[in-house]
This record gives sequence, structure tokens and C-alpha cells, in this order.
Amino acid sequence: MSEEEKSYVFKIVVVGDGAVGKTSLIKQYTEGSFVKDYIKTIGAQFSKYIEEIEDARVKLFFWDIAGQSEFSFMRPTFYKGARAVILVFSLIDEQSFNNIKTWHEDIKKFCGNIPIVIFGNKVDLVNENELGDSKINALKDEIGFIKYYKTSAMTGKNVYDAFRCIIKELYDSVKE
Ligand code: G3D
Ligand code: MG
Repeated sequence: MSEEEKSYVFKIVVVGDGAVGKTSLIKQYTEGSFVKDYIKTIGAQFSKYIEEIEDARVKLFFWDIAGQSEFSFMRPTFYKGARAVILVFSLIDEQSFNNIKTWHEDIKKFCGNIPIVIFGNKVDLVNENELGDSKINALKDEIGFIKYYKTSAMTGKNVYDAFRCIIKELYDSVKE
């Protein structure tokens, strides 16, 4: 008789302003093996992906909003049951950085204290040598995110590591 593999299911929400790259990041990470669906009623889409960690099967549901309109109305449904958050801003869109705080207020309100990883996306479009982390570090006390990654959904830079970080964090919190 073979021992049954351990399995876990996690819902991870991907939030951030429009056009920062949320959908592209999920696609880059799950490319090749994802099932995508669109929940019309709440304007969100989710992608299912299975990751193997150690000897466990981790089933992941990534949720991201398809448009920003009427988001306030569906917020409770969108966040319901989320175990972790990927908060994305664009390194070429300062407003999307400034809105991190607003997204964080939402997360606190609907999810309480769950792990957050911040992605500064579109790193392929900036000169990394001129990019300081001081502004992000200044948010650390306020938001208490686990880690910050500079990603590119276009080139794939850091995408695997960044997703893997939040998944590993979740896995470590539940594994027996
Ligand atoms: P959203 O889901 O957060 O709204 P999308 O964002 O994933 O739809 O991406 C918005 C636009 O930014 C897309 O371009 C997409 O190709 C581009 N994009 C996303 N991530 C990156 C990245 O890391 N680097 C670069 N250079 N572009 C990126 P279009 O032209 O389709 O609107
Ligand atoms: Mg999108």
C-alpha cells in the first residue's frame, strides 16, 4: 500500500493597481501548466497551479482582479479565504507605489494579518543601479511584509523565486 501524498490548498490573492503586471506575473509563473478561469460576477480571474514542495503537493489558486471598476463591491468575495497576498506595484509608476498603503488597508480589513510579499515589477524597464530600496524599506515597519522582490514578468527575472518565497512561507506554516 502506498502512503498517500500530503496535499495542501492555498488561495493567494494578487493585488495592486491596474497595469502593474499582476496577470502577466501569474502567467509567467504558471506558464504551461495552468488552468485559468474567469469569475464574471466578481470580475476576477483565478489560475490553478500545483507546486511540489518537499514531499507534498501544494495546490495553489491565484486570484487577481480583471478590472478596477466596481471593485469595492466585490472586495469581500475576492479576499475571502486568502492565505497570503502578493502586492504588486510597477517600478515605472510612482502612483502604484504610493497606493501600496491603500491596498494594505484593504488586506488588513478583509484578511487580517496574513503574509505579504511585495513585487516591484517591470524591472526590465529601469536601470537597477539607479534604483534605491530606501522607500520600500521605509514601508517595512508599517506593513511588515516578508520580502521584497524586483521582478519582470517580461523576462521572468526573479519571478520564480518571488512566488516560491510566499508559497514556502505558507507551506512551512502548515506542514506537520
Ligand atoms: P494587470 O494585470 O496588473 O492589470 P497586466 O497588468 O499583466 O495586464 O500588464 C499590463 C501591461 O504591462 C501589459 O502590456 C504587460 O505586457 C505589461 N507588463 C507586465 N509586466 C511587465 C514587465 O515586467 N515588464 C514589461 N516591460 N512589461 C510588463 P500591454 O501592452 O499588453 O498593456
Ligand atoms: Mg490583469
